[in-house]
Amino acid sequence: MTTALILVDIQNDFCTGGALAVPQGEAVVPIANQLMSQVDLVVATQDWHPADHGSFAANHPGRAPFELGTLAGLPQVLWPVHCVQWTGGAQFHPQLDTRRIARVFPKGMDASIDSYSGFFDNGRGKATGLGEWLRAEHVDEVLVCGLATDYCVKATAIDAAGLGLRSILVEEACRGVGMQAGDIPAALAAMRKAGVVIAASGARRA
Ligand code: VGL
Ligand code: ZN
Repeated sequence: MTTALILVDIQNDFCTGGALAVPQGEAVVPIANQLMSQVDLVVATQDWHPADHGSFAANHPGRAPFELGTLAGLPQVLWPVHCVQWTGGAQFHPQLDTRRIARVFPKGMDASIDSYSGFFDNGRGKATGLGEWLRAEHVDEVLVCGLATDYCVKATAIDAAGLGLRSILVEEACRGVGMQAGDIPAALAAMRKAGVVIAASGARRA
């Protein structure tokens, strides 16, 4: 068994004070750091948008953040400007231990489509390379943690399961946006339905 830890978007803009702050986003950092010692490989995704990205409400005249719009023919939450390439908000949280990250997979660079999953864009037109990389490394199990539970974590964990990997969500090492009450439990249910195992970090390998 070869296990990889996937760190999803543990970036300043998703933490307290960031442009798209997830409640207690930074709380995932110490748990993620501890999880690194329990796996064979560590890999990270990084939301990495150009300033003209179509997921930003600011790029849709008259629209406000958190409204529902469309992008690439898909329903799209219109987000505050976040994780713009080379800005501080796009950097990993300063307390995240990046020394063991073997590879970083950036996503969301194409202004015309969003990319929640670390594996594919939302239209499933393009792969990031993460799936091929995990296969080349003979990974058969992934632990998924990070931000945000109801968007990028959910999409990444579900795609991992769909690719035939044993996909384990470490729930306490994730935090969600929770725009609507019930969004986070619904995300957990969708993951479970897709074959993702929902686990507490303490439940796995002491
Ligand atoms: C994310 C919204 C927009 C995430 C990224 O990392 O979950 N959410 N971009
Ligand atoms: Zn984004």
